[in-house]
Amino acid sequence: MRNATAITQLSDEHPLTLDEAYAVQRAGIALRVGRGDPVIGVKLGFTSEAKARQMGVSDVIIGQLTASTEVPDGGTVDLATMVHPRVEPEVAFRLGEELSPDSDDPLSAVAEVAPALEVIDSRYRDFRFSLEDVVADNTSAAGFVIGEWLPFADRSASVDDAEVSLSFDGQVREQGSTADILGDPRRAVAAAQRMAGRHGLALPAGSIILAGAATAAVALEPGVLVEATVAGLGSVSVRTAPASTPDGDDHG
Ligand code: 0L1
Ligand code: MG
Repeated sequence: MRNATAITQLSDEHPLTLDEAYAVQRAGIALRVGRGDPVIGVKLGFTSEAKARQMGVSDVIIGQLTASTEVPDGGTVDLATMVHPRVEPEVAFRLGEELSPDSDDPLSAVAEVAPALEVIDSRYRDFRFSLEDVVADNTSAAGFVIGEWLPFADRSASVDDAEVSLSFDGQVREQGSTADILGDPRRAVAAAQRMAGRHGLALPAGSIILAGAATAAVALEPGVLVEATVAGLGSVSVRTAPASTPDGDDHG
């Protein structure tokens, strides 16, 4: 987000259909691509039953990941560019070959799997939005961090019911299981294929697929070390920059 300023929901003033919301999302991403920030993958939202129920929706949503929003594992994210960021632990897949909409074996296109963190931030005041609003806002995608990629070739990497924890400065803030991601995060690959096909998004070789959150999202605070651990896959971390004083100096 360039101005880090919350706005009222789009749908308050201009009711929009889901297809129109995806058109808004594509137009926003096209602006970024035009600024030299390419799309490098997609993400799914509402992959947990609890969150989907809370929103009253029965299907996942898809957003796009652009290169500038990737933060290296162990890197630092600057909250000053965000409104009310939250973080959630996820699983990521990387395609070894193009995933076409008509493939009947989407998992065969996956080359690697990794633990991941997603930073979500909504441009809407108080994180309140309709389904169409959040789709237009690129599904709140604000940043992501990928841990070490592991081969997925034999498909047996134990990602289906793996324990997940999210900690801030070593203190566990959320615990869950990858089973909270569509019952099995591997299902996210077929879901991404279906949603990408429906909304005109390409999934070329090398694309990252962020499968969805394994726990509730936690509000980010300045100056903390955030770490997610996925049993069998390992850990991934990111630091948040310290709070800055009005004159621009950092605390600590
Ligand atoms: O990645 C996500 O699950 C977020 C989807 C959008 C809903 C939200 O911002 O909480
Ligand atoms: Mg997410």
